[in-house]
This record gives sequence, structure tokens and C-alpha cells, in this order.
Amino acid sequence: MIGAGQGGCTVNLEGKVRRVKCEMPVAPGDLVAILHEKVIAIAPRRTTLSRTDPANKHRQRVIAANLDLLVIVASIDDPPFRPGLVDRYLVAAARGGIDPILCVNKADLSTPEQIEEATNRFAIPWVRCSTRTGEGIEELRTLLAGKLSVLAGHSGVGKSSVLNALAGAAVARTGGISDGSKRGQHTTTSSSLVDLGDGARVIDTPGIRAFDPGQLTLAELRTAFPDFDTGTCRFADCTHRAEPDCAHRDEASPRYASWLRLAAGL
Ligand SMILES: Nc1nc2c(ncn2[C@@H]2O[C@H](COP(=O)(O)OP(=O)(O)O)[C@@H](O)[C@H]2O)c(=O)[nH]1
Ligand SMILES: [Mg+2]
Ligand SMILES: [Zn+2]
Repeated sequence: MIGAGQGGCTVNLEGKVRRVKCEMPVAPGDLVAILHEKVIAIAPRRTTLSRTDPANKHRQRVIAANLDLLVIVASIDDPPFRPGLVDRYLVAAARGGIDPILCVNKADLSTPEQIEEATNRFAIPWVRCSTRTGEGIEELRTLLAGKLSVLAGHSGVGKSSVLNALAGAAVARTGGISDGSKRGQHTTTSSSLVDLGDGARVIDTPGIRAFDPGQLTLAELRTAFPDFDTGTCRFADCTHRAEPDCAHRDEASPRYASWLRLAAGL
């Protein structure tokens, strides 16, 4: 499945893009069975990226399925870097069984030091890029080869622009920022899948301001924070909150603040 719409979806059927009827909750990346121009079954998903439905906190919505890689796109300025949002994506990746990488876009707007400072608190691979200068696009292309990836991140960080740069064509709509009132508007309204060749397939997600991975367990939180291991804490089951002799409690650290926010929901 490569794109959803009202009462139907777009599928790639032996290389041909077709619209078919669909009444099932499909997500981009799903493998579907079609009978008489209609989706009748969804194959079990290998991995999923889900978020809590903003309209109904008890429901999880699958954003994309069968992903190998979650590309968390962020910028340092315009919009400002949000470490807490990156953490929430890391939790969703750990829970969904997807490898995460961080793509710091709009590198043309910040210094290497600023980018270094923002990224070095995360224990995942990262690449700096700019769709203005072309920096990092080839490196990103290498990382995506042979994989189904999703571009996720705050609205306006340049996800659609990155996808267009990789495709070498305007395959995704991007948001202009010339009109002040339209800044950060949601220009990508639904997710869709683009084939870049080299076995690289990429899903662009709509810009979202909030991403809530929903209720999580301590084990899932630990997977997303490998640097917060309990090896140097007094207790092996330390949650790094009120325990004595905890090695990670640091009220001044934004990463610790992120841990506390996520741990509060345990
Ligand atoms: N300076 C700069 N602006 C960029 C870059 N990439 C994208 N933009 C701009 O950022 C705005 C949002 O881009 P868009 O791709 O729609 O972001 P999305 O909401 O994450 O899909 C647009 O005005 C782009 O032209 C970049 O590398 N550098
Ligand atoms: Mg977009
Ligand atoms: Zn601890």
C-alpha cells in the first residue's frame, strides 16, 4: 500500500500504481491482498510505527508498516530542535522494532558546533544534511539503500524537501514559508510511499506537531535510552528517579528531563 485516501487507497500492483477500494485500516508499507479491485486482507506486519490517536487517547494509529528504518528528521533552527520529540520517536522505534537514525536537516542554517551539541546526546547514527546545499543527501541515500524507511519529524523541518532531494524530482509537496501566516502549515496531508531505486523505498509522513507513542513499559523506555543503563547506579532496577546513588540524575540535563517526562507515564 503506498497511499491512503477517502474509501480507497493507492497500491503498487506488479509495478503499476493503481487506486483500489479499501475499508480496512491500512497503512503505507502494508502488504495487501486485493480481490475485485478491493483490499480484502492485510498481511501480518513485521514492524509498525504507531502513535496515539490525538482524538482518542485509547487508540493507537499505525502511521506506517513493515519499516526497516525510522529517519527522524530535525532542524536546529526554524523550527527549533526538540530533543523530547526525538526521544518519543526513539521509544516508538524501539517498541515497533525499527532501527532509528537522526537526520539533522537545514545544516546551512546552523554551525557544526550547534549540530554536534544537539546530536551527541543521542546514541544513534546521525547525518547532517541540507536540501539547499545538497550536503549529506548522498550519505542519506547510502543509508536508505535496500530498506523501507519513513521520514518523521516536526512539521517544517524539511521531510518533504529531503524526499524530493533524494528523488531528484518534486515527488512530495513542500511548505513555503514566504507567507508568515502559513508557516509550518501541514502541506503533506497523508503519508505516501516513494520508490527511489536501489531498493530504497521511503514514506513521507504528514507534519505533526506532537507525537505520542502512548503507554510504554520500563523495558521499552530502557531500549530507547541505552546510555541510561543501571550499571553505575546502586540498584540494578533503578528507574533514575528517587533511588539513592543513581548515576544519571542530573536536573540540568535536557536528556534527563526527557527521561523523567517519559518515565512519569510508566
Ligand atoms: N534553509 C533551508 N530550508 C529548508 C531546507 N529544507 C527544507 N527547507 C524549507 O523548509 C520549509 C519546510 O519544508 P518541508 O519539506 O515542507 O517540511 P516538512 O513539513 O518537514 O515536510 C520549506 O520552506 C523548505 O523550503 C534546508 O536544507 N535548508
Ligand atoms: Mg511534508
Ligand atoms: Zn539510576
